[in-house]
Amino acid sequence: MLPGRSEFPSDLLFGVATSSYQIEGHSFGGAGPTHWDSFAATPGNVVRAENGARACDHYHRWPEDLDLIAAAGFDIYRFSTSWARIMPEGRGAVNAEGLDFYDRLVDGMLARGLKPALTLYHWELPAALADLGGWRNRDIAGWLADFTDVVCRRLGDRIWCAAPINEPWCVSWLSHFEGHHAPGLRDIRATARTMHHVLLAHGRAIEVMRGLGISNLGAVCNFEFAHPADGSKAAQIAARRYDAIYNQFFASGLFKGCYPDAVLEGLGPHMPKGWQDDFGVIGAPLDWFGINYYTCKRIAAADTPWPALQEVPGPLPKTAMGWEIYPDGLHHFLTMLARDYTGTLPLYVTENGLASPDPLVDGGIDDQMRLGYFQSHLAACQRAIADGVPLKGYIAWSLLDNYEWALGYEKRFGLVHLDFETLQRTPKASYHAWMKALEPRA
Ligand code: PNW
Repeated sequence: MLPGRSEFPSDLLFGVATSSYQIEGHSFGGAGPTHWDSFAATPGNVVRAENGARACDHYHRWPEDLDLIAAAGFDIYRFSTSWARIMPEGRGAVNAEGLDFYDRLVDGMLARGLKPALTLYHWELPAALADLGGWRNRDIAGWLADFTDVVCRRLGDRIWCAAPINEPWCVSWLSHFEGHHAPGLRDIRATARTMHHVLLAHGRAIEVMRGLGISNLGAVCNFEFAHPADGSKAAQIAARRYDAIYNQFFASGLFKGCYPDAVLEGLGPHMPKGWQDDFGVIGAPLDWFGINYYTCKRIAAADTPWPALQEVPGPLPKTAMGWEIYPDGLHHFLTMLARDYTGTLPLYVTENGLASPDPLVDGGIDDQMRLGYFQSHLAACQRAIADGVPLKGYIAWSLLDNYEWALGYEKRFGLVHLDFETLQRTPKASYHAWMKALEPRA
């Protein structure tokens, strides 16, 4: 059982999220190549070198998927637009078929009473822009602004809310320092530039949308709680550094107009020229802030120089990703962000969920681990609300089992099971639990 609507404030909305490359099928509809296609094709980057060419075939099956969202009773559908589907070269010519697809999709949401929550960029950078240096090139801010203009002139009259970029930390650190996501770099200079350019591009996209008269604009960052691996002073310092890079840097840029000293200590020499002058753009006022939360990490002192950090396994129960289940971390970030950064600004949990083993029981998928995860994290939200946090919504990740990036199709985050041979959709026990919880208030 999940807590019902009556156990939350009456204005709190519930939703479910996906992203374009993870579900649509990138080989359909005239989309241009992206850096994820080439990254996945390079051996060693992605499990079985899988890519998003077909994915869940949402490009053709979107009416069925929207029906599933509406039938469960969700209020919000958080989705993203594929830049290379709309502008195959990243700049210039628009692929009318691509823009038409999102036009139909948004109309389909409205027809079903769903609120469209748009993310403009959820990671599949057009290959032509990657060839020009991608996020390392300051021009990316102008490219994203132009893409935003094209999308929002078409969809802007019908979307409920919008955020330019999903998870700045993943776009920068995970992709340019750890090398786990496209473009797969391990380069501190590229990372520093990207960390800054992502926020600059965010600010430029917000300016464009404000100029078009679009409201309810926000940003979405991911947060991970950092525990020191042991009681040593060195581990405490390492955990604080992890927290500064992962959790404080982007919130600080967006809401305080500066970057934390603990990060600049190491990144300073690698920052792009003139970065101090960009906070007027980066700090454009927002209408809401979105928190993606999954897990915590245990950080040990590393004997390697800044910024190398060592993660060690922790004692809590783990999801199929090996991620510890730590709902207190969600409560921590909701209360910390409201206290230190966002004040009375409405907060949303824009992603929360897990990959689980999903055993087949009597022909159904009994994902009890997923149910327990949602229960404990919804309880953390209730505690944050009781503590005065202006939480206005909770959005689960994800509607469907989908392309889990470097893990290919192996890890399943869906409320709905996908048979990747037949493309059949089968709601799991957690989907049915959401349906029950989302029944209208008595
Ligand atoms: C989020 N990490 O990504 C994304 O927004 C989704 O596209 C993704 O499917 C989901 O979480 C589950 O992974 C993350 O390694 C990916 O710290 C990796 C990390 C964090 C977030």
